Amino acid sequence: MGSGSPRASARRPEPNPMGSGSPRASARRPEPNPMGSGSPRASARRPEPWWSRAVFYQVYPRSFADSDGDGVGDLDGLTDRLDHLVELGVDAIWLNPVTVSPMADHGYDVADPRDVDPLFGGMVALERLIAAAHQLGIRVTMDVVPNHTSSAHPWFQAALAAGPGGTARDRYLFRDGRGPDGTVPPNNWKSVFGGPAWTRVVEPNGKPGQWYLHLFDTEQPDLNWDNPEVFADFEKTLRFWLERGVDGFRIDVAHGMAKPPDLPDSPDLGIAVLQQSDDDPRFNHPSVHAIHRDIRTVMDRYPGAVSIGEVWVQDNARWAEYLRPDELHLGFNFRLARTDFDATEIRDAVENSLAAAAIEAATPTWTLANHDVGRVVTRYGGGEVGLARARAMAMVMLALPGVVFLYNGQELGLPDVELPDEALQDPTWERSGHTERGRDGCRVPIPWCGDNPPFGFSTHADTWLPMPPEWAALSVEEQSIDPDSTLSFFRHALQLRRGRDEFDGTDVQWLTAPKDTLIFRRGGGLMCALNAGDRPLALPAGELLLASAPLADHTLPPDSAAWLV
Ligand code: ISL
Repeated sequence: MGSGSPRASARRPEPNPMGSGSPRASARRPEPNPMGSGSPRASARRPEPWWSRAVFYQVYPRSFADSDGDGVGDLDGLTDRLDHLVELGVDAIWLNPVTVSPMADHGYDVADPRDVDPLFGGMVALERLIAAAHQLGIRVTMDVVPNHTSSAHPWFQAALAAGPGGTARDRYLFRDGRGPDGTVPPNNWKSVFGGPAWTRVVEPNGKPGQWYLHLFDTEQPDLNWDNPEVFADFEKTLRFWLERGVDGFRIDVAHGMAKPPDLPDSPDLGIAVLQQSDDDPRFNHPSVHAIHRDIRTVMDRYPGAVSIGEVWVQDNARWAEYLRPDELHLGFNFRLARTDFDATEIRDAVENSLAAAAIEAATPTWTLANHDVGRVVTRYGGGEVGLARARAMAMVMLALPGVVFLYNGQELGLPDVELPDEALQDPTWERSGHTERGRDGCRVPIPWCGDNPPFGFSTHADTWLPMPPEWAALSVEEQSIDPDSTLSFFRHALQLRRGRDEFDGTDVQWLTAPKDTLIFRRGGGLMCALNAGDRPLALPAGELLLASAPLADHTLPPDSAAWLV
């Protein structure tokens, strides 16, 4: 087992004198809001972990910036563009998988969890990124994928070669088929990407043989977490990255891993492709919590390192179990990402998310978009209205206590792209028999500059997903010079959130508000108003800090939000 010693402190950004270790106070960061009372936060506050109110910026590395001209983004491309993140004012990066992978699911099929894929620039590129980001006071967290490996992983290749019954197969979930010739899968589970969750292998003797479980693509066999070798190897992976200065992990399918004994058939829950439900036996088996306790034991050896679980569990009490003091530090809460632009539903989602976190005195988290659920502008109707609503909801999210996740391109107001069939790459498209287009539309590369695709993303015209010509107006360069752009708006919003004491406190108090609107107040004094109706909303008295759309006479137009103090 690795050395187990906490990482060299020289690798980490210096903790700030207030004890939070946050780069917020670092001289390397942009100055807090020049608009007036942007005083540093009260020094009397008790020390908090650096992530307790962080803004995480999710980088989908294929799509961020391409440094070597192959049409696919990479780590040096990201390092070259870190100034964008500094100007935006984020605290940390969440990097989607960059480890060695055949890329059947764009990196979520991991063939070597302790090396970086050459497509992304190899290990040296990650080391350069970590050093450069830390220099700028930005932390780096990365995806780890414990539920499954790639079918190209040496363990799986060994399992295939070994044939039934050997220890090599026991690292995965191999079973004999049902029916006289074993032609029927061991149970009726479906893959999240569509089609059966089982694939039958050809045995070393050339005959059809056992089946293996894969909750996702055929090329993503599920690991057997009852086998102690699996955790031992995962521990090695966690330590490997922590020793190299990574500041924490986003744990993929953190509610997966543990499976019910005997893998019973599932009732027909009518669950759609890319969806899950709380009754679903594929996920959230209670024995998963023992795994999280083991993971936490490793994390606790590296003070400041954070674990963030992807927990698709709807029930508050069951979701909160993952945030017990000896399990995850943070859990994604996806309620806002699943909520329409409706004041009542938004308030319910916020109250529910706060209540869920409160069960374990955990830090609330907020997500509107990611590489799976699609972009906000499109979800809220697209076009001008979709963009206006996306900006408004960003203000709601950024006004709430806790941790915020932004998905790259959200700060530019990018919509989902309607891609032609031949461009689609998400395994969901094939596995669903071309009934579900999958998630490619929200993964199109970022436009940086210039008038034509690839807009500075790459020097190669043929980017891995095509970029729409009309994105010229949405590029970082174009938006940087426009004070009314969505990018300028996000920069300003994050600066205020970072610099103003009014964002302090953990409570949210709802004020009386007309139908189809909501107004809440934070302990520090911030008021956030959202108008999801079709008539102007008269704002409460107070000084306006920011609005997502121009105001007339202190009234908030439909599809917009405002911050007041
Ligand atoms: O997409 C979803 C909800 O909209 C989920 O069902 C999602 O597919 C699932 O929660 C797991 O997602 C994660 O693991 C997958 C990978 O394809 C996703 O990109 C990742 O976020 C398999 O590793």
